[in-house]
Amino acid sequence: MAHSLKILFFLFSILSIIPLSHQLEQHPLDSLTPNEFIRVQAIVNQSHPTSTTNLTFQYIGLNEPDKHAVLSWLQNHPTTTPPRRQAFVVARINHQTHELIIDFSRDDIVSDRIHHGFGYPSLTFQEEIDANQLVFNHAPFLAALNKRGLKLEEVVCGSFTVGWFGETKQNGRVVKIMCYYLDGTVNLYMRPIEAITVTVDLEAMKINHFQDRLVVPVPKAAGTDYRESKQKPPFGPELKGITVVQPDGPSFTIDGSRVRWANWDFHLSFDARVGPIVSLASIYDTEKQEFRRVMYRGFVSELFVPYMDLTEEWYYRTFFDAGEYGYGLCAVPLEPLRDCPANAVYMGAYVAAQNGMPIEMPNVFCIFERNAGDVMWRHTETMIPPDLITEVRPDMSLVVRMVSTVGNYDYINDWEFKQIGSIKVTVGLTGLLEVRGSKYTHKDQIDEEVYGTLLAENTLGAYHDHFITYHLDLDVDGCE
Ligand SMILES: [Cu+2]
Repeated sequence: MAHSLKILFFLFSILSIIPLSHQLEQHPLDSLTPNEFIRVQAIVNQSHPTSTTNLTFQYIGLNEPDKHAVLSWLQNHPTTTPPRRQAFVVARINHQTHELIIDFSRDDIVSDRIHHGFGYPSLTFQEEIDANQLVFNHAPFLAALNKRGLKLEEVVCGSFTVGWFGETKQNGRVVKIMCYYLDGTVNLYMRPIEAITVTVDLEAMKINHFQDRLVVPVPKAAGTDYRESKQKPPFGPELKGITVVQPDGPSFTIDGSRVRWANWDFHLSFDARVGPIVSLASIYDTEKQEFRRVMYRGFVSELFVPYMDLTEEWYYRTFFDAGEYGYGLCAVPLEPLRDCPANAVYMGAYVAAQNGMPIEMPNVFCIFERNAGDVMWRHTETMIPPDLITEVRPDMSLVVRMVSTVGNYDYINDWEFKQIGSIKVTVGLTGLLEVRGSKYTHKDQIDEEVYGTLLAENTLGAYHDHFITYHLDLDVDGCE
């Protein structure tokens, strides 16, 4: 939901660039390569020289080729040429939103459309960082901290998108900056500095509105730090370790972006906006002795998170975690043995920085076989004495996982392929709550609508929803 300065830690190093010729044969649905990001940057920069224009890349990704072109290429592969490889770019050029298509075979921009309607491109990490930084030099903000007796060095801020409420006049590309207080905890989200509204015009990168409405106590730090090292007894009973061992190695193969496991075959790619994309999933039918198509393309298309709080500093919180912050952009490196089991294999991906250069995101996916100890199918036959026939098929599956941390919130995104032929999608919702600071210390004091539940002293858990929508282009046994 909200983004903090902590995103700095998720900015990954730029990797050395691998020459295209050394790569495996490219699939038309493969994510853009680092070299392709660089070519996009060069082509757009050349057409809009940065010396005379104000140019930022808000999004660079694959311009998805036509489905029929992909399917016909697959059918006639390798005798036909693959569909044209193109990039789709959303750039701010001289304060206008351009949607560009770059064709790699022509090394040129083949479409350049200026977006005039409502809606703005997703934020870049850089502009969030720049916007958050502005408050620290804004005298009214410093005075507001002073009034509350807060130390500047313990304050961290995040950029919040402002939603759209039917206004007919464009408000410009703005974010509101919300700040939090550390001072004894790393759980900044439990310590909001309420009732201060700082609005930043991202184009001018200036604060254009400031309001300090009232003083609300900052919830206390005690008991909020979630780090294991900071926990105090009593602890629950300790468990003995469990590990998954596959002495003969995994049963899946990864060939570029193509993953094969059991009777499944699919293509996996990554996008800054939507995260993992599973394409061309098909399953081998042992009786028909052929692959049967199941899904052409599937991904999380949006995560909409509206808050039901009408107060001045909260009403606008209607976040589009994919479209505004980037579900893929906010993906974090997976922690081996904790985020994924011991038998997992990891894959990296690339996104574009604001200047268009590729940024490597290591360990963005993990792929592993799951044996959860469940039964896929079983039967015990007792009706044919003296025989006792017992047949059990253990449930094995293949999981593709990504974790996206959008500010305070962590989404655990799984695509699970099962031997019975089903694909199971799950999103685990975890992380930290976005709470509202309050004057109340006990629920009996509350005599008004507070749009939430008092969770602790001065801490309201704000009512909100997470709507997760999927794009699922299912092609069960074909398109017809
Ligand atoms: Cu939530």
